[in-house]
Amino acid sequence: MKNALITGVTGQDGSYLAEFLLEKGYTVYGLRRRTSTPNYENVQHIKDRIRWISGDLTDLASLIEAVRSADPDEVYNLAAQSFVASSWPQPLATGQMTALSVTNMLEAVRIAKPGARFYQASSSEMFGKVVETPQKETTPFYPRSPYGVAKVYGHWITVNYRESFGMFACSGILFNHESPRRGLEFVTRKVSDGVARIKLGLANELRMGNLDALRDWGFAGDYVKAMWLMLQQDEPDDYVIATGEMHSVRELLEIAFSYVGLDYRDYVVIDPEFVRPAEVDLLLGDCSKAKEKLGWSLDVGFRELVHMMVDADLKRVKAEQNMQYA
Ligand code: NAP
Ligand code: G4F
Repeated sequence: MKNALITGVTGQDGSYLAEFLLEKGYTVYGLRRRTSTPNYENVQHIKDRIRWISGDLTDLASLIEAVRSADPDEVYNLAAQSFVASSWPQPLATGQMTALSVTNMLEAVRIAKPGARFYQASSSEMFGKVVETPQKETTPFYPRSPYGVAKVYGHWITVNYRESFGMFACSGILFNHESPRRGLEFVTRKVSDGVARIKLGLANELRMGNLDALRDWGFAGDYVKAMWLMLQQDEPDDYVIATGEMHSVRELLEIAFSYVGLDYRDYVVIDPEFVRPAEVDLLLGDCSKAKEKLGWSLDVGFRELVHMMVDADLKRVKAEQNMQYA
């Protein structure tokens, strides 16, 4: 059976991908960096089935050693500084972790296991101030944040290693995808967590930024299947993965609050702290290539996704409350 090495396995996508590959019978190696407190929340249920390797994206020697010891057939490079808003106050760290680290991973594979298939987690954030709508594989990039700029580097270095060294390297240009495992700072999770806290009487407002931003939001569990499909093809290539539907942050608020019988206008406060120095106004993906060539499709729609996230946060916040009063 095959070996897979996942960087970023403790994150949202890494945890769904690890589950998916374990289910398929893969031996899954997960790269984790040293942290002062354990960070296994997303993978607690499969922690004992993952073979853990210590390493850091910014440390090439540790990555070469990780590839040597995992001897992977497939490498999924998901690790990054992934929060766009943090990339303005931390542009250099973002450049190291989200841009240069891709070269580190590619070098590690080229040196230690050049035949391994490589997936790079590229992003719709690269389209930034979009020059056409919907966005597809051939749409020119116009990044609007240090994060977006770093992802453009990661994307092109992946293409370059494919063309220079004949590596089986694919880049998945994924539009926003969410789940109950999303970090609390991202807008969908911030809203589902905020709704749960307000509903349960633990908060009385939710402070937000630009409500007019439009995103193409899908379910992370559906998107990791596309990553795997890309590495099962005869030839390496790049693919847009998206729902082809766009919703505003305001619509997200309406759906989430009304699900628990509340009106978002009674609770949402606009706070300039959450408005970005340069905004990506809209993202809408055209994933016809992935549908046609990979046979990829999605199962979870936007409303269902928002409801799933609110339900999960209501359950979690209630459990935290019960623990507090027990
Ligand atoms: P995430 O939840 O923020 O996970 C990021 C992962 O990277 C975590 O496991 C984190 O480890 C790890 N990491 C960060 N810095 C590292 C370092 N220096 N060394 C080793 N590991 C490090 O992100 P995600 O939402 O799952 O996204 C996965 C990838 O897809 C990212 O590259 C992201 O930029 C990209 N992407 C995401 C979306 C989306 O909508 N989710 C869309 C397009 C592209 P810790 O647990 O230790 O922090
Ligand atoms: O949820 P967000 O922080 O995601 P963003 O910036 O679109 O980035 C995510 O998707 C990218 C793919 O396109 C990934 F590459 C990236 O790693 C990440 O996963 O913000 C979404 C939108 C933005 O326009 C933001 O300005 O929501 C708007 N927004 C409005 N109020 C807010 C808030 N975003 C956050 N995080 N917090 C707010 O209070």
